[in-house]
Amino acid sequence: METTPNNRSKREWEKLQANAGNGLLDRRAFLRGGAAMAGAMMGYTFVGSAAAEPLADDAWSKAPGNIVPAYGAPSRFEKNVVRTLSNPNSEPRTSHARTPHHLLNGTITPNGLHFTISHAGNPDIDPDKHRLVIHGLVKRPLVFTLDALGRYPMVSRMTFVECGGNSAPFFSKEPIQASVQALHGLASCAEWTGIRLSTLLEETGVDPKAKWLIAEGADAPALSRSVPITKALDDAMIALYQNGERLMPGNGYPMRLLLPGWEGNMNVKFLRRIKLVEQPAMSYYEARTYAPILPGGKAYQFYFLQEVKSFITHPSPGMMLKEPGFYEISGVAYSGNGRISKVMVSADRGQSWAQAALQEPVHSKAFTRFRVPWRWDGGPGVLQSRAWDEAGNVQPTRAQIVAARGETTKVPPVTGFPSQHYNGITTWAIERNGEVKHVYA
Ligand SMILES: Nc1nc2c(c(=O)[nH]1)N[C@H]1C(S)=C(S)[C@@H](COP(=O)(O)O)O[C@H]1N2
Ligand SMILES: [Mo]
Repeated sequence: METTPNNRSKREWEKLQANAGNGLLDRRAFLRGGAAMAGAMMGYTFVGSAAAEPLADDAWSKAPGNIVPAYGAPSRFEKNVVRTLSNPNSEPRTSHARTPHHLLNGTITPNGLHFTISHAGNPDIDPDKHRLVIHGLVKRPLVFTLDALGRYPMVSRMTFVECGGNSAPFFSKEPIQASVQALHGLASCAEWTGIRLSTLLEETGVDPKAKWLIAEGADAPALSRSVPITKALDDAMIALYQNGERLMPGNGYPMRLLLPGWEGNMNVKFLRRIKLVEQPAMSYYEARTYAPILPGGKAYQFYFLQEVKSFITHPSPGMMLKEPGFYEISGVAYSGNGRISKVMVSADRGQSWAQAALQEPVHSKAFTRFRVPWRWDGGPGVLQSRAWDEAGNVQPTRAQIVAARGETTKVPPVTGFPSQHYNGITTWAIERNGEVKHVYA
């Protein structure tokens, strides 16, 4: 059991695969090591050596199972896999529901777990009564029903949506002890299907004077945001489907503006109006919430991109490593600028780095799952991930972000304080007892 096929000792073999300090292994170690690597894993017993008879018949193996429902729901044993709610009693204020990244894997966020921010609850929209109007600086103003939209050619794409205020706790002077769900839960990724906005603008025609559009929702705040016409003609979409089914009520049913890679707030849900104009509207959200003051006194306004970012989901705070041995470090990386090109992982507070494997296919402006094998020796460890995108951007350190944008002693997000667009490195400390803690490097 202690030797590999080429007769090296397990420890020697591990050393051969070492890629960076404190036990990080080569991302191809599983492919190269095969059975030897598996033999070094913890957590299973061998048939024959185990005391219990393998494959004893439990009750579910002896009788017919439950009814097969018309619409499926997860196993009753998965009840803890839920979003966390900031406004469970629906008081008159913003409701946040955060994605449990630590309980998911892969790159797609299931619809029931996609994060939601609704500033006045989710409207109960009758799709037959809903209309989308495109007017302003167009040649032919048009009104679309959902049925009419359904007859246009559709496209599907993977993309993430991330609130500009996601990860706001990282602007706090002291690291806030919370789960990855609490810290980074306002970002999710889905396959969206709908009609390119450019297709509809071909129908209406665009007056050359039009430089912006104002998108408006049908919910009570009539949330509106100004969007440059260049984005509208690039990859903007009127999304009708989310992971194959109609949009969830919390994600914009029956239609939303999808601006791949751009600030969540601009992805107007319950979309009812697109008005082409010459100047931005200076609407509430672009003039107030998404215009925090920079250390130099200027407003940080009209920045649209969600820039290159990554964080480790496994392991993450709240988890316990039960014993030393092999673990897979994994997480998500994404960039509003395009594809992720590289993710590096460190287990020694950034002194040395190992390249992580990227799960194929790597989609532009979408979650990319990265993985790297790690042998935890039981000592302290400090885990970090750092992502690069195909446009050559690299994820900044927290110190770099704080130098440019400031930090706060209040608990972010606080209007007027830095709280927007944190894409710096996240650091998890592994303590000797196996606990995972949030720290600053
Ligand atoms: N009409 C409308 N659009 C909206 C919102 C809203 O409350 N009403 N919330 C915005 C905010 S702040 C964000 S971050 C994203 C979140 O999208 P999601 O709820 O589908 O995840 O939607 C944006 N679009
Ligand atoms: Mo947001």
